[in-house]
Amino acid sequence: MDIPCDLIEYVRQARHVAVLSGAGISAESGLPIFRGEDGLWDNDTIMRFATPEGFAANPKAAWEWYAHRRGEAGRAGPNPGHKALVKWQEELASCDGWLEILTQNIDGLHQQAGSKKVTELHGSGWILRCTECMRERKDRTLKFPDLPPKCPECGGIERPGVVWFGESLPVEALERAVWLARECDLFVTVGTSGVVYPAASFIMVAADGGAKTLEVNLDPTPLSSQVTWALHGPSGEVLPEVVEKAF
Ligand code: BV8
Ligand code: ZN
Repeated sequence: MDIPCDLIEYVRQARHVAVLSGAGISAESGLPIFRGEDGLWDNDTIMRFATPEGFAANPKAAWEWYAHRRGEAGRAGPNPGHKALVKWQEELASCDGWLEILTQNIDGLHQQAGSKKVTELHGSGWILRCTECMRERKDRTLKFPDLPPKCPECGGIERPGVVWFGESLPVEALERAVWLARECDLFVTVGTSGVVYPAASFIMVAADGGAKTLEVNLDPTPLSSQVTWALHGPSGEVLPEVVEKAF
């Protein structure tokens, strides 16, 4: 890919980098994205499986969808795009800088690749939360004996520890995202269609604060015309090339 020299120069000297990732960064790990022709979402899916009302109406059906996605994510591994962010983070840490990740993904692949400081804006598919006593637990079962899973404490139905449409993002995640957007010199979006809010708003907070912005995405998005640089290609190829050329 033809990567602009001024971008490489800027990456080389930026000391504070915030990255917002979406489903596209996990596409080359074999995980499906949400939108587009073979995407996971259609309006019906969103309403049935990714809203509190849909879950309450049929927890078993919603869980069959999440259990299937957990199975895929559990069998997937980080790809070169995830690993390039680990290298970039290590480069910055070695010179008193920082790179932090805000992810919309619930697959845990950034952490599995070795990224530190990952904020999961939309929660985690590996957390179960009891709908009765609110107890949370980490769980990596890939094949549930029975759905929906039940709380070991009170027997209540457990839900995925994710943020559904119409639910607020965790306060600490929102606060971290705003802090990163305000403090970074470079805000990078990777593999996101930029249509879900408030996640898609942070890049504009960064730009308003004087940061330069980079989009790495397979296709153009509503953000493409607003960023400083837009690189359209697979993140598993583009990110390693940017990091390789800069450091
Ligand atoms: C909230 C659950 C408020 C976990 C998800 C303005 C402000 C606030 C809210 C709203 C607002 N406008 C509208 C809203 C409501 C809503 C919203 O944004 N709706 C949209 C659809 C218009 N937002 C909310 O409801 C949020 N809640 O703000 O609450 C509130 C306040 C007070 C009180 C009550 C409520 C909650 C949003 C979170 C919803 N949960 N997921 C799960 O099941 O996974 S969102 C879902 O979309 C996923 O988390 C996903 O990550 C996210 C975003 O999708 P992307 O990651 O971008 O994936 P997508 O497929 O779209 O794009 C992938 C891209 O990758 C593509 O562009 C493709 O080209 C590219 N790609 C493909 N292959 C590659 C690649 N790129 C690089 N390399 C490749 N190889
Ligand atoms: Zn319980």
